[in-house]
Formats: sequence, structure tokens, C-alpha cells
Amino acid sequence: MGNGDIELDADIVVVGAGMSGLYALKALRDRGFRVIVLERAPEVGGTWYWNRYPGARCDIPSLEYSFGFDPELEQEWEWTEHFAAQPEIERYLNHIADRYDLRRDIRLSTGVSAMTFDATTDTWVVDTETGERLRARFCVMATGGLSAPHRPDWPGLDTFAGEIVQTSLWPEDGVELEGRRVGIVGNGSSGVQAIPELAEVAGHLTVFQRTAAFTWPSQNRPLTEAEQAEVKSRYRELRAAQYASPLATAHTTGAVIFTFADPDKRILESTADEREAALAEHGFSAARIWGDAAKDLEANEMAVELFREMVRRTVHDPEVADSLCPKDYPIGCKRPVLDNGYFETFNRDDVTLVDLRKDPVVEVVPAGVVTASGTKELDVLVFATGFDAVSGALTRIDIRGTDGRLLRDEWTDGPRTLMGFAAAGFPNLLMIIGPGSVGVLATYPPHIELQVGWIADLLDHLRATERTCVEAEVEAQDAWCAEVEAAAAGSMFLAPNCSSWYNGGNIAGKARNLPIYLGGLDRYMARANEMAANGYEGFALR
Ligand code: NA7
Repeated sequence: MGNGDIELDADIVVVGAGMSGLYALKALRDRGFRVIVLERAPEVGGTWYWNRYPGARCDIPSLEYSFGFDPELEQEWEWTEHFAAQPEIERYLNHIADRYDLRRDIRLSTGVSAMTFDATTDTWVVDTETGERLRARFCVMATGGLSAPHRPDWPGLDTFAGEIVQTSLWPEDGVELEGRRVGIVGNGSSGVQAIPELAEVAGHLTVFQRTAAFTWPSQNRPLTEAEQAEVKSRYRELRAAQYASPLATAHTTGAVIFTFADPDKRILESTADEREAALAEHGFSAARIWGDAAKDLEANEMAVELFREMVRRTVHDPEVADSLCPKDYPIGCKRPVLDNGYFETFNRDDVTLVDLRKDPVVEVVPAGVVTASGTKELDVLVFATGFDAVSGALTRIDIRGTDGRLLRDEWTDGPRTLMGFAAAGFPNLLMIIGPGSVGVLATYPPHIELQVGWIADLLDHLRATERTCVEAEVEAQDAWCAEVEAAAAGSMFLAPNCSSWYNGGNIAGKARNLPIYLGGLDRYMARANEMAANGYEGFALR
């Protein structure tokens, strides 16, 4: 690539060797670019390396949560379950690293601390936590949407005499749990997945809950050979369906994730008998079948009541059941959770629920966690308290663009990008599944393939036309941000009493904002491809 007089370590530095970074390396190397990947972890896999807590599992069917770029890879890889557990996905990503000889361009245990754009040469200077400095023309951020761990700052936490672990930073050699007094904080996907597994091994499990979860039985089961062969026999057609769909799904495997809402079913007009029949037929999913619950808060509250009824029918102790009933936010505000025996776990004698709304945390002491009602003695304290999502992995790096402006400061009121690909003021910096794209809503592997393909085409175009710089234009970025906002209007993600990692409400001081385009991947990619066809409209190419 035309690098003039300056010495470049690579054409492109990719930050992160998770799913996005691995595929970016493969695709960009295939186009003849010199690529170096920098990864903080000692292994590849990203999310599927770090989140190795007991029970960690994907909530998208395995046969769809996988890459389609190589039909041979698709045919040779055998998934064992409808919803793959973490070790299997980690093995899959390691297999990809080996199969395409990716490791030679990946530097492990090399976190990126700072990135500075040098406008005199149109290059990025990348500083690592290991003290290295690299220069590249372009940076591609493959830093993930749920990768910047968040942990509460409880008073006295550092005095705790036992072991503190976080689900998203689970040690590779495990944590001793057998027979011990274990506490867990957090009831999102991570907590809900971990709780039944921890209860199995711990001597006693104490669950500290701030907000009750909407979670549905996953109905996970082994994939039969016949099911797998059937999907593999028509994989091209199914992948095509994924690439062209709003959420990169093809409903291939027959795994029942949820009973989807029927637009014609209106809970506001339903009778008590009809609701009872729905409970008998669908169980917890009876709360999800109503078309009017998606946008109408009154209908939503009626659907939530069906969910609560299922909790009361499942959990024996009425007080515990009451605490486990979601009360003050709508279904659809947070990402739905899939579980394996979550509510049933609270019927065990060796599991205690502490409802932090009634019994708040006072402090942590060497012996355990003190709440208003007294000390809960613990040997291990597990935080499943989520992430500074979507933008956090980017704002935690000191990214300095034109005139030294800091990305973190530019995004104080929420991230601003042109379609999640790039941000004005930060030339030659491209993002995979960045804020302002469809983001975490569409199935990652096919979604990543589409985005990386678009980025690779852009970089190819720059090389072919001998340009050294690409930057999002402010007007185009403003117009796109307005469109993202318009698409989110009226959605439950921004309901008045909804606070979640989607909208930044889970992190104190973070701007409340939904940096996710709700218009669907199909419309998003059509727009991206149209921009490309019009000579990368909205981008300044120099
Ligand atoms: P989530 O979904 O953000 O869940 C985090 C949980 O931790 C949630 O129940 C929070 O309660 C709780 N939390 C956070 N801070 C505190 C404090 N200070 N005290 C008590 N409880 C707290 O993260 P996950 O890792 O479970 O899942 C993230 C995504 O990964 C998931 O949606 C899937 O897409 C995969 P809150 O609701 O804020 O009251």
C-alpha cells in the first residue's frame, strides 16, 4: 500500500482477536493487506475466551451462530447442542485460527492502551500495554459490544478475605467452588446462566438481586445427526436467508427460542380464560405471544402479569417468588434471557435470595457482604454485573483523532458515528459492529462477515484509487444519528422506566442513548452498499 516515506508496521492494525478480529484478519489478508492483530487476552476468542464461567452459553442456535464464508468449514464443524456452551465456541474459534493460519499475525497478551492519528502522514500510532508502539495506515476496531467489564464499587470491597471473581474475567484455571459459601451479584444473562450451575457445586449459594429478570426456559438439547445433516444440506440457502434478514436469523434448526408475538393477538382485548389457556399452552412464553405488548405499556404490563403468574407457580416460597417477579420495567426493555432451570433453583434449601430492593448492601467486610438485615458470610463473591456495553471498549482506549480530540470526550452524550463504521474526526479508523450499527441485535458471525466485507471493499477501493485517508463527514453522520434515533422511537428499549446496557442506563453517569439501529440488518446493509456504489457517499476520501 502506498506508504510514501514512512515506515509502517502493517497496512492495518486490527484491535481484538475475538470473532470479529479473527475474521477481519482472514478477509483483509486474503485481499493482500499486511495485517497485525493486537489482543489483550493470552488466547484468541474474545468474549468466548473471557466468559468462561460455569453455565456460559450462547443464546442463538449454533448452526446459525457460526460463519458461512467457507462451505468446507461449515460442513466439517460438528456442533453438539442447539445452543453451544462456551468451551465449544472457544474451540471453534481456535479451530478457525489454526485452519486459516491466523496466529502468525496475532500478538496475544498485547492490549491496546492508546491510539493517536498522525495527520501529517495519515497513519495511526498504536501504543500497547506492553510498551510497544506500532504504526499503521488504518485501524479496524474489533473490540466487541460486551467486552468492557463493569463491577460495582461497594464500600469495603477490597477488604473481603475471600475470592472475588467476575463472570466476564473468569480465570482460565477455574475457581474453587465445591462446598464453599458462594455469593453472586447480578441477574442478567450471565447471572441467570451461572446461578443453577453454581448452586450444583457450592456448599451454599447466596444470590444478591437488584432487578428481577425476564428469563425463559431455553429448551436446549443435543443436536441430532439428522438435524445437523438437514441444515448442512441446504446451508447456502440458509446463509443467504441470514444475510438478507433483519436480525441475521434463518430459523434453521427448529430450536424453540421463543414463541414469537402474533400481531393479531391483543392482550388488551383478551379474557381471563384466554390468558389462562395461554399459560397452559405456552408456560413462561405466554407473556410473549401478544402483538400489542411490543409498543403499548398497558398491554405490556398485562403480559408481565402472566410472566409473574408463572414465577409464582414455579417458586414454592411466596416471598421469594414475589422478589423474583419483575415489577417495574416492561418486557422487551432488556435483552431476553434464556435459562436452564433458573427459577427452580430457588426451591433448593442451599440457595438464598437477597432482594437488594428490600435489603440493600451496606458494605463488604472480610467475612462477606453486609446488607441491612446482617452479614452474609462468603468464601467466594462472583460479580455478574455486566458491561459498559456497545461503546465502552472503545472509550476505554485513549483514541485521539484529528487535532488531538479524544473519542471518549466526543462521545460524552453518546456515540456518534456514520453507520457504526466510522466517526467524524477520526480518519482511517473503522469499526466492526460499532455503535450506530445494528450492533448486538443481529447474529454476530454472519453480521460480522457483512460488515468486514464492506470494510474490506472500502480499503480495496482506497488502495486502487491511491487514497491514503477516509473520514466520515459530519453532515452524513448527523443525518445517520437522526435516523437511528427515529428508528428507536417508541421502542421498549427506551421505555421511561427501562434501564439497561442497551441504553447506557446500567452504568452510572453514562449518557442515556440507544446507539443501535433498529431498522434491521437488511435495510442497514442495503444502505451501506448503496453508499459504496455511490463512491462512498458520506465519506471524504483523500
Ligand atoms: P446485564 O444484562 O447487564 O446484567 C447485569 C446484572 O447485574 C443486572 O441484573 C444488574 O442489575 C446487576 N447489577 C449491576 N450492577 C449492580 C449493582 N451495583 N448491584 C446489584 N446488582 C447490579 O449483564 P450480563 O453479563 O448478564 O449480560 C449481558 C449480555 O451478555 C446479555 O444481554 C447477552 O446478550 C450476553 P440491574 O438490572 O442493573 O438493576
